[in-house]
This record gives sequence, structure tokens and C-alpha cells, in this order.
Amino acid sequence: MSRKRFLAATVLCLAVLIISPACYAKTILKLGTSTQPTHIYNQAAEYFGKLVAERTSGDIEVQVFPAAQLGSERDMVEGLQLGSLEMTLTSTGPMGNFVPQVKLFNLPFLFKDRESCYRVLDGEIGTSIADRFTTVGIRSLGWFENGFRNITNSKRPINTPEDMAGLKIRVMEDDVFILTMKALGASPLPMAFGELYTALEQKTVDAQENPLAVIHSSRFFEVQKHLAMTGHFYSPAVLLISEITWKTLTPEQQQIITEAAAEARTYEREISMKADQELEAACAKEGMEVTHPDKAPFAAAVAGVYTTPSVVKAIGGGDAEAGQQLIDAAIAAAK
Ligand code: EAX
Repeated sequence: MSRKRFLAATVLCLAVLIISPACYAKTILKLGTSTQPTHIYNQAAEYFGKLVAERTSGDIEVQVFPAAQLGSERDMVEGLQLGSLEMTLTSTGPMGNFVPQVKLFNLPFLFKDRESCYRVLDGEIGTSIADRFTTVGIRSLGWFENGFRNITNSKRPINTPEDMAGLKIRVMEDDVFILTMKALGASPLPMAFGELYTALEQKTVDAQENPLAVIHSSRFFEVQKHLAMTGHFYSPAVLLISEITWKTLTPEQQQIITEAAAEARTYEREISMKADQELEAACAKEGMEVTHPDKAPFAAAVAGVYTTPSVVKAIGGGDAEAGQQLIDAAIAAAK
């Protein structure tokens, strides 16, 4: 080894020795999502990570993994329970499988506008349901937003519930979504989001429903001609951290994470609203034909979901009376 090389190697070794204690002290929080990198979840997750890094002087690094790289929304929540994944930002789609009361928020046409959603989610009902997550090994850091869901399909324009007849439509994995689409006369097929683009492309399904921010960022306009602004479900999202991870954090770190999550939520709700304002035109520009159906006949067609005994019982965590009370309270609060 030449003298120069020897010197360079020595300097490198010293540098590693000096830097490494800091490296070892660093906590990495992997945060997975199902949606494409440009989607609002990932913008909010990056923003959250930036705040956390700044406020912990880099001791905690949030690494965002979009596009279901770490699995489906359901897989990721299971990962949180096991401690194999630290964080996820997910829709409530799979959450009813973990805390059945969440199904309440999956009811069609429950909320009339965003004010109504935030009142219920941030109020007593939403807080008490979010608090239940710790009983299954996960912790809510707040209700984020996926958005109001609209229907796209490759077959025909949707103007009335009758136009839904026989459409093979992918839904998220919860019976409330399945029942709703059946009530509209469609043929629902539950499927993880990561498989959806291919299923639409290969025509395994004709249709799907999602907020504009998802439709646009996932480029569904490439495989779906028609967009109907039905707004039939409001889809909340929730930022979750594994209880196993949470317990390894110091009280100061927990506080920083809690505060950063609250700020990221405010930010995400803003960009979500902006997405709703801008992306209908953007989808039309990409060639989608947009319809604005009268929502009243759709709401009337799916009203029976609210009184389906299995749904009411599940929302009550196995107790039909409790479920009915929760539904009534949510309807009153959402008004
Ligand atoms: O959470 O599965 C879905 O359709 C969700 O809306 C989407 O992945 C974002």
C-alpha cells in the first residue's frame, strides 16, 4: 500500500469510528402506504418525517415506502401489530378487521361535507374509536383523509343507480363496501389496492371507486373512460404507529411525533381539499368523461346498509344495541 493510500484508509477508519455512535443512536421509522409517490398520503408522510427529523435533530428518521412496496394496507397493519413495520398511513378499508367499530365510517353517504367529517372524526365518536386501536397493538396518531370516493368504469357513463347494474366493481376489503355496491345492483369484488391497476387493465373488473387524488395519482384514466362524481363514501385515513415501536420511544420523542402528526394531518387535509378542487378537470383533460349524478337516488338505494343486522352488530363490536347507538350518534353529529 502506498503511503498516500495508507493515510486515506486511516482517515476513513477514524471517520467511521467518530460517526458510528451517532449512527447507532438513530431510530428509523419505516412508514408504508399503498398509494403512488405523488399521492397526498406520501406528501403528508414526507412532511411529517421532515418535522420529526428537525425536532429530534435527526435522531429519528422517517422513511416513506409508497405504492404497497411493503404490502397491502391490511398487511402493513398486521406488520405494525407484529413490530415488523413501524408506521403506516392507511384508509379505513381494512381497519374494520382489526377494530370493527371503524366500519361506522364506511357507511355510505354518512357525511355531507368535510366539516361534517371532521366534526365526527375529531370529536368524541372518532376519538373513542381511535383509542380502541391500542387494544390490538397499534396506535392512532390522528384521522387523516383519503377523500370522498367517486366511481370510475370502462363501460358506460353513470347517471343513475340503474347504470350500475351488473358492473364488476373492485371494492376495499370490508363487507360494508360489498353490501353498498350490491344494493346498487353492481357485482363487487374485494381486492387489495396494489392489484387494482392491473385488474382494470386486464378487465378482471370493469369499475372501481376512489377519491380523485387516488384516481389521478394512480393514472386510472389510462384504463377507465368514465368518472361519476358520486361521493358515496367519505374515506378517512389514519396514521398508525406500532405499539411495540411507541414503547421504545422516550416521552419527548412521543410528544414530538404526536405534534408532528397533528401538523401533518392539517397539511394533508388542505392538500386533499385542493386535490378535490383541481383533479376533476385534470382527469377530464386526460380523457375521462365526467358525469355528476343526482346523489339522492343513490343514497336511497343504499339506505338498507344502515339497518343490515350484521353491520349494526359489527359496528357495536358484536353488540347490536351499541351499534345502533353509535350509528344514531354519528348521524346526529354528522348533520
Ligand atoms: O388508501 O384501497 C383503496 O381503494 C384506498 O382508497 C387507497 O388505497 C388509499
